[in-house]
Amino acid sequence: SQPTAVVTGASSGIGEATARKLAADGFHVFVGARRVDRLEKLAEEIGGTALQLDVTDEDSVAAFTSVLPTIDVLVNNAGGAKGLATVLDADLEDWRWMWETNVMGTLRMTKALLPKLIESGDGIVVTITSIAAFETYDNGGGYTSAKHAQGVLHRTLRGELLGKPVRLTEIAPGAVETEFSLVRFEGDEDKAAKVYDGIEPLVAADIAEVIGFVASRPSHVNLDTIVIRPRDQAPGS
Ligand code: NJP
Repeated sequence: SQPTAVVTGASSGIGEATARKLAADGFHVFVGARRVDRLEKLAEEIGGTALQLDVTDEDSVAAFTSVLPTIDVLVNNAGGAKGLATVLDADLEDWRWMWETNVMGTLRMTKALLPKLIESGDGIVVTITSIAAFETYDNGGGYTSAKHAQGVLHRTLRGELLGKPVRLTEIAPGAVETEFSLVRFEGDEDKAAKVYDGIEPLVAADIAEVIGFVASRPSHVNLDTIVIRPRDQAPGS
């Protein structure tokens, strides 16, 4: 039967490109995000299923996961950054948003779907963290701490799932040109564009290609952690 995948945050950027790649590779893809109009268009194009999903809302996660069949691949991609400030000037609402979306969102989705991934007999959890899961930078404490925590959550599963038929891959991107910077700077296009000064950023398909590769390895092969950054991106930026 046709393999199945769930991609969270599939209404733009890396999630959308990943849904397209996995569908092209033969998966039936269940795409989730809050902007359901975009999802419906995408699902029609790729022959998948659009389902509204807010990973920060337990009821929404329960409704989303309750209608799914056995799942072979879960891509925990929904996430992002908001604001840029020192700890001294931290906006607690921005921090809460980053932790709820990146960390608790990944926890809710993974916890809810692990039984369906185990049931598959060869499940794969791909979690999109960031190079920020391995570095710190000034004014970036909210995002880097959330991405570190999301990474630790994902890596914890390696031990807990030993002996179970689930593979675990963490993908840690550097700068990728998506709506990420627009969200971070709350629609300020000038600020968002400056992020890519002096470097040629990755595009979403660069990440999606690698996820397609991960999902097509034979079942005894686990790709643990893959860091993908633009050639010219400096560490800590
Ligand atoms: O960003 P963007 P990316 N519930 O803004 C969704 C990481 N990353 O593709 O709900 C459900 O185009 C949102 O959908 P919607 C980054 O941290 C990126 O770059 O409709 N979904 C949208 O589809 C993130 O984990 C860069 O608004 C929610 C998607 O998330 C992942 O890559 C660098 C949601 C975000 O798409 C994808 O981000 C890096 C919710 N509550 C890591 N909230 C980079 N681009 O440079 C948001 O190191 N979404």
